Amino acid sequence: MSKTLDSTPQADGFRMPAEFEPHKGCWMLWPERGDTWRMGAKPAQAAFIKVAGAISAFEPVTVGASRGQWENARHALPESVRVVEISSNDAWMRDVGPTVVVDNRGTIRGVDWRFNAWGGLDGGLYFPWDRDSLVAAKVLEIEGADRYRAPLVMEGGSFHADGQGTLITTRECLLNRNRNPHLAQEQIEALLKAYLNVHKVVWLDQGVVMDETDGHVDNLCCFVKPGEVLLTWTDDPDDPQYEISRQALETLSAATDARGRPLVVHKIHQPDPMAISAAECEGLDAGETAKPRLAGDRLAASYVNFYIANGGIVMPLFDDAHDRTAMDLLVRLFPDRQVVGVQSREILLGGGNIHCITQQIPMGEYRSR
Ligand code: KQY
Repeated sequence: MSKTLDSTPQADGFRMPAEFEPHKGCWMLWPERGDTWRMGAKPAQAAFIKVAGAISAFEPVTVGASRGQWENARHALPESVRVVEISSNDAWMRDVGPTVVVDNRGTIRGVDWRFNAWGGLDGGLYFPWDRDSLVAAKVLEIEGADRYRAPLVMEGGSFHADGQGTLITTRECLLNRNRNPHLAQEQIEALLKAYLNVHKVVWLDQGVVMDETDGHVDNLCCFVKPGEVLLTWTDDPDDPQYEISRQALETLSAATDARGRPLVVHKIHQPDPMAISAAECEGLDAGETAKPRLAGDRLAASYVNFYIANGGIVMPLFDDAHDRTAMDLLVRLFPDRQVVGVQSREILLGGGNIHCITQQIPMGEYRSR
């Protein structure tokens, strides 16, 4: 049985590895809710199948599906993918899954954040979220990993770590009054240090325009290696994303990481601004328990929302004029990995992308240092 521990990863000598460190595997959830995913979630399921299939060429993938959808998911997903029964309120494993930390002896443990569906009753995206709240514990039980229960409302997409003591996040999300209104920035930073064992937190102001997660950093900026970050960018000064990315560039360029290195910032041009269409909205189930989606609403499309697998990158494509240059840049930044693109508009329509629907389980590796 997976034990729940009273201590912290920092106190116990565990740290969060970077996503580019070796993985034991990847977890996802199966999409089915009709007010997030149009047409009974069939087009989204097709996109999730492509993502799971692409990642499983690099590392083992497990997909959690509900009792009602398990047979369908099992039938539809490639044989290489393991399908287990896990109930959830939606399919955002990055945010409801555990953040797995490692020690030097090869042990893995998981951090289980408090989840409130991106803001609870103050701007959150759906109600209830009781099944989501149990996903991390269930994954850790199956992985045989003990669990830290972190006293912070936040999600896995709200931070990125370099594995060497540095974390990036946004104030828009972690300081939002709908997450931890009783905690000041310094107190949140202290908890991030204790639960992820980092020593330096780089705070960016805002995430991508119209990102319904309140500005998750995983849609804006990520580490490509220690000391180097990739930032979503636009050359169009009339686009509201311009000022957000410009400010982030200023902050990142002035920052040093936990080891005192200045950060090298690579820019990746965003796809052209895109919006949800009337036809796409019509395919959604009506209801009062989820945030309504309106025709014309801008979608928070970003190439930064990719997954780093063992030997591979699985990146979103949008059938956009910038797809090719974005892919070429990732090929250049990750010379030892094969870059695979997946058309991901159907995932984007649900409010996130490939990074948001995946969660890596790092390899517990023995290190003699
Ligand atoms: O960005 C993410 N990490 C998740 C997106 C959730 C959107 C819910 N509709």
